[in-house]
Amino acid sequence: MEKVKKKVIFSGIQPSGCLTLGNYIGALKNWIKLQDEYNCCFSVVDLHSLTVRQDPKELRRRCMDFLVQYIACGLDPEKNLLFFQSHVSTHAELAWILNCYTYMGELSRMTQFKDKSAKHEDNINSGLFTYPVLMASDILLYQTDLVPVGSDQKQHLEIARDIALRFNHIYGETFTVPEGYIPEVGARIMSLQEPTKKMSKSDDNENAFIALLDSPDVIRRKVKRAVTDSDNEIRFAEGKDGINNLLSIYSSLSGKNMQQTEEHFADKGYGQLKEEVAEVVVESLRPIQEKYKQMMNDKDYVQQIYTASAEKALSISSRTLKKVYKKVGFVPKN
Ligand code: ATP
Ligand code: LTN
Repeated sequence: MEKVKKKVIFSGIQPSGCLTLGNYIGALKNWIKLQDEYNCCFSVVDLHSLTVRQDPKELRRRCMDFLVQYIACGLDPEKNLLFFQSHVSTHAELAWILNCYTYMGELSRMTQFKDKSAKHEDNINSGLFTYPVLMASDILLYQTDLVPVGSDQKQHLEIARDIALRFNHIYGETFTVPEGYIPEVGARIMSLQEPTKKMSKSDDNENAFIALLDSPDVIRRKVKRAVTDSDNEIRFAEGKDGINNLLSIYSSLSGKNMQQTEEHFADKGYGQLKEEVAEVVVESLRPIQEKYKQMMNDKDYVQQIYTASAEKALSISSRTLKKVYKKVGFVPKN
């Protein structure tokens, strides 16, 4: 019988700051859910992180830390390719080509570019501007079908699709046109301190996010301090950003849908809500933190994983790059 080829997933997180509950609920949790059904590539997208100034020593440490946390969260190294983007040269190579098929106008509309250039006024570099093209290359190199991300990445996904369609239109079928996979609840976890802003791992205020490696005490303290409102009514409603956020976190981690979550908290107060949210977060992160500690003692194993994965990733992605080089008219090497 003919074997049905599994569809392909690509996703990545940039190693800036530390992995947060937003990254986990918006992205990682779905990666874990989908890993059996798809051929998956999950990358620590270190090239992307250079768009904001990084301390080299700190970046190196953080990259390793991210990869170990991917595994600790439940990504199986036997089933998935887990690698550093900078180890696979095709990403940067395809990005150059695709830059020539992306318009300044399209890139100027990206809200992440606008936000980040406002935040880093002294370093509005061209990498920050062309960032979505590198992301499109990551995705298109593997003929990716599905990209599991949080909702803040919708615009970047749309541009990746547009670039693929444009290239295919000019040169004939070259790239698979990818679809996004965005969770129903928790696609945008908000800052605990300013619940109208998304929870971000590079927030200067540590109370705004929960890191996957925060201790139970720190988690409880941060949730307790989370900004809510003054009407003391637990329901998911417009304008109740702080409460909506806590309910989303609870719903996503407890497995109860939003209606069941609201019912669960009917007649309870904000104090109780915060206590239960803190507990579900602590309990969800406990096994991850334990596995993380174990894996940090086995660096050789981790190195084997990212080295072997990068080798395979290079081999798969080189096929696409070769095809692209041929289509645009470069002289073949051999
Ligand atoms: P930074 O603050 O450095 O820009 P970030 O926390 O936004 O980082 P990214 O590396 O940009 O993290 O995102 C990695 C993945 O996590 C993406 O799929 C993104 O959509 C998802 N993600 C990030 N923040 C959230 C959030 N608050 N809620 C849900 N998903 C999120
Ligand atoms: N831009 C993404 C990170 C990212 C990514 C990707 C996500 C880079 N390349 C490819 C999915 C697929 C972000 O979350 N800021």
